[in-house]
Amino acid sequence: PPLIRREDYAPYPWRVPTTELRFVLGVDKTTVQAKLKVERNPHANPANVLRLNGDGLKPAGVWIDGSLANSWEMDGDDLLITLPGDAHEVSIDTQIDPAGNSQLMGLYASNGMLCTQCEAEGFRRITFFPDRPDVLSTYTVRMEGSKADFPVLLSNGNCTASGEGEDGSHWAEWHDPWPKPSYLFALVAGQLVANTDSFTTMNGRKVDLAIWVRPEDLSRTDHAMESLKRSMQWDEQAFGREYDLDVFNIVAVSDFNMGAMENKSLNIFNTKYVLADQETATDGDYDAIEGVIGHEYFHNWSGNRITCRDWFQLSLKEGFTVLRDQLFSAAMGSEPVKRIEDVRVLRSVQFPEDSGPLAHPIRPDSYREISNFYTATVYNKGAEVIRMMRTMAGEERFRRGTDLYFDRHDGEAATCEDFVTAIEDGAGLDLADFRRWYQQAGTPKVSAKLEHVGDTATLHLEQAVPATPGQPDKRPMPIPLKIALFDRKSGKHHGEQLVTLTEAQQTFSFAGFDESPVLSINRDFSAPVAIEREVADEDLVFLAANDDDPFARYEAMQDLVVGHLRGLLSGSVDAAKRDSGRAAIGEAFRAVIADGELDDLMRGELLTLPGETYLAEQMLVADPAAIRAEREGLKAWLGQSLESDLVAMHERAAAAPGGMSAEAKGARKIKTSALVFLAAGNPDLAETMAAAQYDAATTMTDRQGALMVLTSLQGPQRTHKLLDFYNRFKGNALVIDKWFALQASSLHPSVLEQVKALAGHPDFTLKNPNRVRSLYMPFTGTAQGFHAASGGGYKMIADLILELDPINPQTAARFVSPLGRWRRIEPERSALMKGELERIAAAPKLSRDTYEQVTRSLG
Ligand code: B3K
Ligand code: ZN
Repeated sequence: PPLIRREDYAPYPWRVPTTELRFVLGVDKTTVQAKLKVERNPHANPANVLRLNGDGLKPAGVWIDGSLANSWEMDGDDLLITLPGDAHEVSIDTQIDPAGNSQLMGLYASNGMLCTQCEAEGFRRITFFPDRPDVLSTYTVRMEGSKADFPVLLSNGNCTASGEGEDGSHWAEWHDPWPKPSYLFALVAGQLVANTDSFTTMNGRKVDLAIWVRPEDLSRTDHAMESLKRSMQWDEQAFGREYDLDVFNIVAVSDFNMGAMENKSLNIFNTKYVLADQETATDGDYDAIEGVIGHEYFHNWSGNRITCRDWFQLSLKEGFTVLRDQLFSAAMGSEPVKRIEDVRVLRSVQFPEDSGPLAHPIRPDSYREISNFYTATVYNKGAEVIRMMRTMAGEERFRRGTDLYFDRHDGEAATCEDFVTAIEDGAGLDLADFRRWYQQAGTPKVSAKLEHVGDTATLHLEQAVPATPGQPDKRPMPIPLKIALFDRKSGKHHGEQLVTLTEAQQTFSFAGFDESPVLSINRDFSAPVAIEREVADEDLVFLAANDDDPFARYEAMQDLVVGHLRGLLSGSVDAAKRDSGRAAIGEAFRAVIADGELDDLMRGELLTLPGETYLAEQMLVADPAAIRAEREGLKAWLGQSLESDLVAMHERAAAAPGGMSAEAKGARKIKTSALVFLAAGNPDLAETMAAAQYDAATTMTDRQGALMVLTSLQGPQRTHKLLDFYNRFKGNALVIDKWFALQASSLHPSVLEQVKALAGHPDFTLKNPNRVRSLYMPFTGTAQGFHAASGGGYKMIADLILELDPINPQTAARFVSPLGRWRRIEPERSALMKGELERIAAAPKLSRDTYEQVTRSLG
């Protein structure tokens, strides 16, 4: 497969002002007639050939200006049509088989309904088209099909006409007045019912809202609807963005490759991000639904009204939209807790990506398969980069920048450079060097040292951006760091400051300190960097207790634990020091449990130990078994020495009222945190308590939390409750996904054998991405399973990739990155991992998706 380069971008030689599509729908056979008006693009190099992308299509007929034409040829999958004049009408007939489409790209069947997924390059599996984001066209769509099979017919824009045909068929016509790229096209046909509501925009436009689901799911759509209305309201107030059509539809589909898709006015969602009630969805699921509904809605402006010029600019819409959804969720719930969660995702997914073989800048320079670049780097680091601009500008000036961006580029296919320039102009920032964040991959390491002489504290900062594939040498980047200097006695500081490190090395001096202050740095995680500093445990304990920035407080707890475990794992600390380290952590934990000022949601965050992947990231070469053992050892010690505090905390929380208030959610969160530590320290007690929590549960949060703990234990309640859970929820696919995931992520020593057995369960299928992910993704995080010394875990994932690749390459390729960590793992496991990657690479036929990920991982 060829390498596509950013620098090779050239505008398309033709424009496509209008596109008319006519579908005769059938699950096994759908015919598509496309009629495109084309005209020469005056801003492009002229070409007499119209290249239309296809993927697995054969033209059943080509007409030019109404006459059957033979001036066309195939070039691989593409259709080339020679056109003599400046403007023509081109019609093409194709035929597709939605039921046979297991890739879930293009038009496919899911439980008897038909739906589409076109981003990034799925439209070319429906009809021949210039399937690139900079070709914008106005679409009119006609659908015809059996009324019994497809009572509901939806597409983008407004329904302009509908009627009955012969033999029980019916039809509908939809017109979308907003020109859009093909990746935003959508169609849905099926037996669906809607939860309907409306929203009146700031200028008084009434928008009809509908969430379409299968009839049995209707009762679980209220939270999604509330989330949608809140999103619409928030985008008006926070970014001045008003919705621009009279209808907004969301459809939930159970077979879906990712979370959701922002098709113009017809969002298509994975059921996972729509359906919720207290009995079947956790508090985390509720939050995720609100966040994803917001995200897709916000794309209407950041993505649809202003789209991307080419796929290298993906972060233009994704990074910005992630930032927007993060700010939205923070505004709807707890700002600090949301920030901590977002940083946790960044560190556990994006940092490893940035330090591994798949590292790439947020605006990549090349790809073979664009699906592989829908990454945590493009999305989450992309959001962090824009957040830094916001931090440097301040909220108000940042808003002037985004206003200018929306105004200047509305209706265009823009670039990341356009965005940065608009922020620069609108917010009045100089972002000349800051642009390097778009060019350079790798997580910058910032070392910080605070010196105190006389009455002056001097902060020495030094940055290094590590080498990444294709980028051996890096230049320094502007790094905005929020800092505060605390007085040890009063526990207070004289105001937070923003220092921006622009050079490789820089010092900043602060006068007026008689005594050496305590440094709080990268508050609120103002920059996506790794801070490295020598800091005394007592300073971390001080910050954990006193810092008024909640993120910094969390960070101090994390640093305390990371420092302790890193010392033990590197052998630089002996067993005697282990005890004193544990004692310091134990004290900090006890203080967090006792702190009456803290809300429980935040308390739950502070009681979360750094994850194994984040710990592995701290080491040049990691031994997953050793990390697991030390981390579990600490957990057990905490569970034992804080047993009575944890039991009391659990009791207090169990008495809290139910519902969806922050208080109730916090209580549920810390109940399960308590069980997690108790399970490590006193398994018998935890088993009894977890079984009781399970039996008393009225929410999925409590039930799943209890079952998670039991699944990692080895007592009889494990089997009982797993069986109860399965029987209670069989038939509810999303909950059965949880049942698979809980077992696949457990600490149980036999997790490898258990996952093998679950793959043979009658409910398991490789055809449904949610099911595949729920069994195998959590498994890749298990030290004793995925990283089993035998290599059996690596082999299982490699076998999965090989079996899944011909069915669903996009999902298969997602499983490569866990194996791609091989260079950072101890030698014996490393060799086994590499061996599995080589075995995949040697397969006779691989998809572009998997081929690219495997070769990059070995390269
Ligand atoms: N834009 C889509 C992602 C499409 C992924 C294609 N492989 C969802 C989102 O980010 O909102
Ligand atoms: Zn998105």
